Amino acid sequence: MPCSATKFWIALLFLWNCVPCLPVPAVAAQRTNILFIFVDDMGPGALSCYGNQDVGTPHMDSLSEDGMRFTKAYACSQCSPSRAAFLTGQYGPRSGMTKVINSRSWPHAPMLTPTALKSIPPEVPTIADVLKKAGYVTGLSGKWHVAGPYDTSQNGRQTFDFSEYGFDYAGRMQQEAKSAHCVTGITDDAISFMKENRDKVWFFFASHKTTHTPLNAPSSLVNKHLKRGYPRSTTRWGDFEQRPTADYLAMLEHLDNNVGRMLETLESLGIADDTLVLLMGDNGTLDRVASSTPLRGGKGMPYEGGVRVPLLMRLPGVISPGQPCSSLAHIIDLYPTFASIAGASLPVDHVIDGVSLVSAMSGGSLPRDTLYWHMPHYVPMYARTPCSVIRSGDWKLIHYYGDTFDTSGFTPRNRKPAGKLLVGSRTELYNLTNDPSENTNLIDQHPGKRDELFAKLQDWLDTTSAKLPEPNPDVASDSTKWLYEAPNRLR
Ligand SMILES: [Ca+2]
Repeated sequence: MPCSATKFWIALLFLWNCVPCLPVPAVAAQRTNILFIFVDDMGPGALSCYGNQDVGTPHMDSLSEDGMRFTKAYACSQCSPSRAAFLTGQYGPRSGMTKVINSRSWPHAPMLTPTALKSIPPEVPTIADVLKKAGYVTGLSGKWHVAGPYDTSQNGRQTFDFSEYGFDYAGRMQQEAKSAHCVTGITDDAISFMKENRDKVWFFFASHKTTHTPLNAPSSLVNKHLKRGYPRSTTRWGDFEQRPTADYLAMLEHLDNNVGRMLETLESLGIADDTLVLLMGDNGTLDRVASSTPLRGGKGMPYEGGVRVPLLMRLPGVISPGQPCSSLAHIIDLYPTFASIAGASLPVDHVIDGVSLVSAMSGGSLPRDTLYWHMPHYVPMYARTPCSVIRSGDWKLIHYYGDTFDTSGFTPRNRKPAGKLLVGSRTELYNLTNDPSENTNLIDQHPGKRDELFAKLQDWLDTTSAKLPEPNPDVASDSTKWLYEAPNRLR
């Protein structure tokens, strides 16, 4: 793309970003494909471009070298809420998707938790609907987890219609269907899709199931890392004492090799310069699989280790190579960002909570410095009790509604409570610039900041009609007994 044309296009994107309802000229929609590589349970520490010293991730790192690496990017703390946030552009309270589909409930816990939707209603316009209306061919392969079955590969059956969610095409993931999380199969689907639609404008959602447990990677790669001195995992579910294992590092390398295959395909088809490639994690790394140090905690938690994720973008001609970006970004932003890139009109009667990242991609700032999370459900194995969170500028406030877990001295074990339950509400305040590990609760030292953030959080909960947890009239007489009840199927 000639330099003058690039500047003209950037200027138009800036203008579009300032006026969200104004579509950009069709020239952008005609030229820019979108490849979204979404990775399960991958916090920023998994990538060498974010500091991983245990394994190289050169193909994923190349997106940072050739594009932009976000240092303050966020998702939700678990799978379904993050996927819903991406597909709808909305925070959980607004979409109704605050809970992992098919996850347990605890009817005798101290707090009675609200109900959550088990699927995105088909009438809700997803980002795929928006792009399809703008002339894009839309496809996906991999983990879905916002309706019906867990993914499209279970027994080779697909029990609901992805076209209801705006997708023209759903991959079959036939290769490696029962091994290594189908990384090769998902990649094969993406490559076939790109080749088939090379002369069209397209959007592909490559939704990887790796690096979620069970730990599962090609044996040749596991052996490679065993020879490097890393231990073989004795459990498929991760063990705090063994991390990082050869199995986990092999999962990362297998993923990275397949990201490389997708990038090579774009080059060979001659469309790399016309394609936005965006790679992101859906939540933080599971802490019994790998440490998120210096971030606190891991998947499922409201701390940075649970919600901070890697975000890499490459779009030649728009993003200058090798740029870090410290703007706050959230997965809800991908919806308006992709719409902006496509020149698509945003749907009426559908509130978008995210902001377009296009101005940040071009080196500018974003018109926002505050993010929110609402996690009104229990996840004892991740030491999480119902809470809501606000990050505003350097500060972060976490409000636990009725109880918390004390995790000191606890080693996370699969499907076991990860701490000692302490009954009573609790509010925590951290300065993330001075204390990125969230070690020092400043709630008593900064009452002004506490009140300011608490009021903003309350306003947001009201605005989004968030369903709040309430004291449970049917609480177990022993306040911790509920943790050890047999699994129920209440959802
Ligand atoms: Ca996940």
